[in-house]
Amino acid sequence: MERFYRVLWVFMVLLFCWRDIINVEVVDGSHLVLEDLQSVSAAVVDTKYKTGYHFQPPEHWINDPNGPMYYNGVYHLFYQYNPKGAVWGNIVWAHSVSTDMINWRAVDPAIYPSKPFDINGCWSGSATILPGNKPVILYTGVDPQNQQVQNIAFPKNLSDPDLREWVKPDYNPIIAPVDGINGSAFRDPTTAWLGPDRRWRLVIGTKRRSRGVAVMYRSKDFIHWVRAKHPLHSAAGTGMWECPDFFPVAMRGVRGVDTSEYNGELKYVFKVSLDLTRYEYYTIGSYRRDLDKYVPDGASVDNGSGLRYDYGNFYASKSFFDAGKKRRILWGWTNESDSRQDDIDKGWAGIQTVPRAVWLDPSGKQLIQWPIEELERLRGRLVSVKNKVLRSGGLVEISGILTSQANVVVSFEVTALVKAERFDPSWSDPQKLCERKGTEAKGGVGPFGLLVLASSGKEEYTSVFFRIFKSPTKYVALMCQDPSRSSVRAGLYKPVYGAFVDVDIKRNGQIALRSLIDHSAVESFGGEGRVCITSRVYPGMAVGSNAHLYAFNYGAEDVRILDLKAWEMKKPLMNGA
Ligand code: DQQ
Repeated sequence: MERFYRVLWVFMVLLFCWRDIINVEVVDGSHLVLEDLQSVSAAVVDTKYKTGYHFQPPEHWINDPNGPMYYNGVYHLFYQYNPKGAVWGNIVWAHSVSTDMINWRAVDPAIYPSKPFDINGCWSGSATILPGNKPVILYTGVDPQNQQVQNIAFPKNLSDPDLREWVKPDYNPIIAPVDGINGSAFRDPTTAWLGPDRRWRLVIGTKRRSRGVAVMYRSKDFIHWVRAKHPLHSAAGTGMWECPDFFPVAMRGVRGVDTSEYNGELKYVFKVSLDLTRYEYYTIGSYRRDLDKYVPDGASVDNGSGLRYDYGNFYASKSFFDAGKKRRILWGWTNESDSRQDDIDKGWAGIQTVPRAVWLDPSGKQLIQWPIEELERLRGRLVSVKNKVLRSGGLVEISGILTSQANVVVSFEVTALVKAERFDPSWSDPQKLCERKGTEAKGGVGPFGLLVLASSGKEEYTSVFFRIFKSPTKYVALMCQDPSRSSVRAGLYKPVYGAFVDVDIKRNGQIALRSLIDHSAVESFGGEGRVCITSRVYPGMAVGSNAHLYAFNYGAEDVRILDLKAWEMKKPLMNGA
């Protein structure tokens, strides 16, 4: 028996060390608390892997985007920030403002622990624009008993375009974990929406045993909230639901919809961040206003095999309606995948992915995401390749620009599909399939795609590619992003990511890829935004002007580059960095 416990103990220690290395958090309350490190200020900020055009502050730790909003011509992004160190802790709502969501100016933190209702933490939440154009924030505070409560904050001065100061009334908390709610798993209020009875609704993430729950509250005045008898939605076996998001999408077109808008032409999106897996899932469905219930469509599943905004390193996302350009914008956090010690040595950790516009795919079965058009203003020097056949085994270097901070858009043509490998119906997990059939494994049609952040001798590269398979009824397109060769350095977490892309390759034989390369970030969009995959990589050699970019085809069948454009990306104003 004693031996059993010793073995169990060793196993637990190993598990903890491993999760630490890969930055997976294990503490209830979602983030690993490293008390001895959370107030160790960055001695220097190492810029080698700093991204050029992804959102980040000059130093220290960031996580979830909070309360994004558009108010009087200004975009606001708040985010979970540790002002004192490069690991999670001392969290405040840092605040940046912008007129284009590309160039950012930091202002003082908007919300920080100062009152009993948030003295132990100011955690994630959302903004709502109330009638009369009045923004308000709802966020989770952690009280002296370490209970998670929901608080409200108002701008002190509505005529300050930056909305720099926020007031937290003393009547907070406005929602407490009572009547059987677990106070250590009750957080991240959504943007509220108005129902037909003129009452506001919002949901908060929680769990009941292992069931993930979006508990709903209603209010007439936005201050007094009453819990609804039934949650908006819940799902067995999914664990704690962090950062829920719920919003309508138009059935046709790219127009975004305000969270309170309601008409017969809308579908709804419900997203949760699963603390158990540290991945996010969304479903598409209907909002039964008569029952105040969200009902996912039949084909839209609620669990680990469901749809994801991003099949890579992406968590705690939040969307908002941009009333200026009438679009829905999605922000998401991308964590580091180097070691904790690397983060401390770098003096910083975490970025936000580029803001993406989201809308419903015409199939109605999934969302499309695309970097906001403003990003294109950063495009600098351009190189292009047109109409070039990539023979089997072919590799073409795309040179003439700095490719460590770049944006590549390429459309491939694959007309001959006879050599496509047979698709085995048991291959239900695309990530595993990408692991099994990596970049080097020659296929029938594909792998073809890009090698980014590659060293000149190809000792290092991150590959982004497609493989086309043939099933009895259709062709199946697989997209993979594989950083397993991204660095010769040891101690890095380099997971291979993958997803099936819902494109009809038979129709015109084309498939497109866009990759945003930014030093240590590779954010890729396959099939015109049907699949997004983000990875963090830390090359030892393929850094700065030593980074190379290639298009490749390691399949048996030839592939044609119809059009490839690669732009060097300029650096925007980024919070004073
Ligand atoms: N991060 C916040 C929580 C949220 C989690 C704390 C998700 O409110 O549940 O920093 O990453």
